[in-house]
Amino acid sequence: MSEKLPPKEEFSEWYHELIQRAEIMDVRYPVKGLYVWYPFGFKIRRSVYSILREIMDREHEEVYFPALIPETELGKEGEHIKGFEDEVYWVTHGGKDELDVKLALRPTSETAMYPMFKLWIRSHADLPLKVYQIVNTFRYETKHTRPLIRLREITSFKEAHTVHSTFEEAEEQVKKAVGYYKEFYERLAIPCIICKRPEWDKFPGAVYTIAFDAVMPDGRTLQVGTVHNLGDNFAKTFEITYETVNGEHSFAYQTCYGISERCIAALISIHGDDLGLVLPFEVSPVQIVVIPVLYKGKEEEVLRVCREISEELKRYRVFVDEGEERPGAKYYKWELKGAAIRIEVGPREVEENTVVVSFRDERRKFKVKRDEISSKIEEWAKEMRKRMYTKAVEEMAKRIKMCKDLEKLVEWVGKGVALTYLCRSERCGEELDKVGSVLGEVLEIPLSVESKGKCVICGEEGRLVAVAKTY
Ligand code: P5A
Repeated sequence: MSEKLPPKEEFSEWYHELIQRAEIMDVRYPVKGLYVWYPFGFKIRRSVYSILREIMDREHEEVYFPALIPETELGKEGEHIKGFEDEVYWVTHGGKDELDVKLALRPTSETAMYPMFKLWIRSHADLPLKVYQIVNTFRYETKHTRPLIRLREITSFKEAHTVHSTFEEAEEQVKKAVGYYKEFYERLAIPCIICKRPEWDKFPGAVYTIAFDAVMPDGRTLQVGTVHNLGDNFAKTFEITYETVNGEHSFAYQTCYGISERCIAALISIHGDDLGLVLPFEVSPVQIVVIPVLYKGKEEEVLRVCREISEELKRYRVFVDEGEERPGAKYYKWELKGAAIRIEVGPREVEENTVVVSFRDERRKFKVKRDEISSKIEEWAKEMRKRMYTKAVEEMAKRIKMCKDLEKLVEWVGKGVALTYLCRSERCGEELDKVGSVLGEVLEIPLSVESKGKCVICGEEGRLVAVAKTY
């Protein structure tokens, strides 16, 4: 454990070492693309997903649909199956018997849910329907697999599905979902680029797709969430109809949106530093670590004060590290694990009725009166999140460049994200997509840039788009 982490500049090595040393994922599971959550990693997952749940619970109901989908249902929607057929794991046998109908391990749950929605929805009174589930899904990914980033078993797939009576209402829902995801990523202090994906990169079966992309330290982007307007495409396939107020039968309109544990990959990658994890107070498994600095003869007093402080702060996830190691080794360990606030107590502090406080995202140490700590925590947590967000935006800005000419763009993509302008013609889009992935028209970005300019390929009027190498 004493060996140092590789520097964050060597991002790939840093990431892989960190998730193992901080005990987030065990990567030794003997199936490619499948990983094990350690207890510490699972605690991060729990607090991150409790934010997501809190947001979803405001207007969605939680459900659970089975993990196995009959081939007959999975294959119904033409576009959808075309998009997924190479990624599906199949269950073909029950014991020694070959199954009559093959069963797919869900790659996502549209085709598990929508045949049931057909049964649930009768009239306009049953609409809107808004549900979500947090489940595992399986995708036989052929691109390079990476823990939390590209998985063959996505363990923490939060998928929401909604049904509405009109296209406009579905549009409204898409906007709301984008708002929910924005709030979620803001709480994690992660800035995102929000784009409308180009036609060729939208979700199979969708009318359009809006995606959230985080910019990773190596300049590649990670798609950390998507919101899809499905129109009535799936409703037509799965015969999801409802009786209108006038007694007519009409197809329903749908949306769906999803987030996976990639949100945790982004959290780790964007905020971490050479010493290890840096986590916002809200999601850190150990929000406050209290470290006794012991001197001979004063041990009892110091420990007593540490325990009292821990008792006062017990509404938070607080831990007094009473271990045998020297304070330096404890600092190192809790820096690696991203404890948000560190409180040090030695004999002098006991005498003065103070403590030494430091925040994981800063080098600064300062003294605080003991009876003031409890009332300060919320404010410290808020400030810390703000600082982390500001820093992340600054870092992101360094990795994004406006490239109005193609040569500059070709040179920059790969090092970072290029912003440029693109007209709506398919040919120009395809041309640009050869350089890097066109993330699509930029809807929101935490930088100030002109939204219109000349198409980088043909010179006609174009809209702001982002181009990047992606994970
Ligand atoms: C939306 C939810 C869907 O599957 N159906 C229900 C829709 N969209 S999606 O874009 O295909 O996936 C949603 C998000 O999941 C993440 N993701 C992955 N994470 C880890 N490993 C994978 N193999 C993987 N595939 C997709 C992405 O963040 C994606 O936006």
